[in-house]
Amino acid sequence: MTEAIQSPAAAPIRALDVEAIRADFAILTRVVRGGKPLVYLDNAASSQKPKRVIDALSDYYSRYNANVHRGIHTLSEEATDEYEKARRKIQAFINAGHSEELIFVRNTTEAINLVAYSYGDRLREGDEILLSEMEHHSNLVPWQLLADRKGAKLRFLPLLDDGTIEMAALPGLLNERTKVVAVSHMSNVVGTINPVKEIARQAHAAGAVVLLDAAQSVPHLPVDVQELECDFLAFSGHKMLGPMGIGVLWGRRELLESMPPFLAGGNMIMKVELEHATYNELPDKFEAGTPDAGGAIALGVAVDYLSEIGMENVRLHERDLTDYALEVLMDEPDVALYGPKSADNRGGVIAFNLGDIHPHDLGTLLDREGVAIRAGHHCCQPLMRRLGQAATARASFYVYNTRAEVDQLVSALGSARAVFG
Ligand code: C6P
Repeated sequence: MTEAIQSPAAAPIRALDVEAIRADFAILTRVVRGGKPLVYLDNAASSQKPKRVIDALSDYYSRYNANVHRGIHTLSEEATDEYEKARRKIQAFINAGHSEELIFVRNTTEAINLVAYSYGDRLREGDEILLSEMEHHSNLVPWQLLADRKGAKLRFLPLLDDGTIEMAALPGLLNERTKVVAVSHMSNVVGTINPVKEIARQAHAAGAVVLLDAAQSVPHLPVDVQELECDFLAFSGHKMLGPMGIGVLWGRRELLESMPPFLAGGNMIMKVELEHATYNELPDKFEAGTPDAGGAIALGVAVDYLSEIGMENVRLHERDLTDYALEVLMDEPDVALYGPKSADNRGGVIAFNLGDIHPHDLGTLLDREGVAIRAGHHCCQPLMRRLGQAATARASFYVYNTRAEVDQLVSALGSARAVFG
């Protein structure tokens, strides 16, 4: 299990062939309400899936569906081989040192809960956990539960008005009591790409471990866990062209080995007596019960797809769309934009409001024009408070989106304005 595997050769830097990519996503040819062609700009919530990923799921269930790590028959061996192959593909994708450092979970939320529960077991009263004001509830509430359980204290990196972390505050928030620093790599609301390598450097100097909520970064940016020098990384398959119900926790081997199990049951044990049990090696220690083998295998195919495009190219494409969208939306006097003003430190996520139209009404009106966006608090209520908003609309991009779709968003805003007169 410990073999290091080669990262896929980096794809050359090039503009994406978006038309060819779109041909892989049948759903993008759908006509939605009002007979309008779909403009899918809700990728931060969940991405669409290419045919290859859907076929991989179907292939698993139609050709070699069986439980993994349990059977000695052909189907179970094939399923186990493909499941472990998927783990190694994802290992290479994030440049992890060892395949057993990758734990299959359901999603980012479960990955963070695992760390908060299991690593958090060692925290004591008075210890501190440092988060930021932009965190998704999934990287906030698990730490609140831990703090309550242990009598630990939560502290928060403040945000500047442009939606970036106030880095000058970091040294003053770290001390010998800080045990965990958990921050998002990229915000799902303001799109900020945080300077996580510098955060990790300072956190380590203070003796804390660093968890990155990478739900929005792994799908959209090249992510190299060794380069970032983090300790834990959490992400979800469904936001990166993979199926729902499968996600990944990566953790440094020595940390994972030192942590107690999270969920208990089948597969995670070595030997069980009536009164006690010993636990399996990594990664099985953290994979209790039957996993979503088909989902993991299909996520491996999603990773192949993204690797073939090249994550540098994904980032460049989304950077272009983001810069373009910021430029055209800034020209609309009644549009309020939140977050960094340029795509240099911002991913393809744009939170905005239009005049005083409630974002939910706006979402409904845009839907009538075929434009799918998200509206609400985006599971970031404290961040909404920091922005002084109850809710926002949000457009978010992926590999199959085009500048023409940004234009369609802007034109749909015009239709919404007309309704509100
Ligand atoms: N954000 C959004 O529309 P799950 O639900 O576990 O796959 O991902 C949770 C999560 C954690 N962190 C960040 C930064 C996220 O963006 C998300 C998911 C979606 O913004 C659904 S709320």
